[in-house]
Amino acid sequence: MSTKQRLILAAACVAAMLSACVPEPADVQGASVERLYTIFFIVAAVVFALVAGLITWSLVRYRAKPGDELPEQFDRNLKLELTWFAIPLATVVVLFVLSAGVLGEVNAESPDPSVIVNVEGYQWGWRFTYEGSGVEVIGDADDRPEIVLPVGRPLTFTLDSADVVHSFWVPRFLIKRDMVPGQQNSLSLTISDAGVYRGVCTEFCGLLHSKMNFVLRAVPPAQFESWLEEQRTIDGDG
Ligand SMILES: [Cu+2]
Repeated sequence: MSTKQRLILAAACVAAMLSACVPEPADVQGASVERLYTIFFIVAAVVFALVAGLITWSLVRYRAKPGDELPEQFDRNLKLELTWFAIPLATVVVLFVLSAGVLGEVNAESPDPSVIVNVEGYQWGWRFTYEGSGVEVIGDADDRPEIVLPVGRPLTFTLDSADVVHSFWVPRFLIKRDMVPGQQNSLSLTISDAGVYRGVCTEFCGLLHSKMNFVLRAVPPAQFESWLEEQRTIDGDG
């Protein structure tokens, strides 16, 4: 393999690795998930470099040469054994504590959400009801629903299903939650970036599962209020 070919292979490997990274989070909770992911990635990279490096070093350094005698043999080294027990244990404990913290943050219910949206999934569509205003957005595989929500405000989605298990996921939020018939789940989050995001059902739920999508438009609060007012009028007229 030529040097050029090696460089291309190395670049392809780096590109493949980077493409596996998480998408840029659009919510506060997702940012914590991304931070945790980055810490795990760095720790894993350090462990890999250390293990691969030590193996390579010992292979090269202690390679037998013709005429070498067998080195002194021993079967116990308490200090060394305690060290390679303690380092991984400490690493796992630190990662566990960090993960538990982020899990708590992701699962925390907002005590005073600015907007509550009741989400009902069905084969194969969505019904979004804005609590308090009665505004409803419904859509299915043929007519994708589009909801609007404010950025920077605590939001709560209550999640339910009319038939089978579905799952509520906006990939850019980096968090998702199942929608189980007969059991109300909820998901609280705060959107940090305005934008138009794709939402999907992420639990296989039958023939048109792949078309069970929605659009979430995150806008400044004032714009959200006027949208809600507009919808209320349309609903009232209709
Ligand atoms: Cu579904």
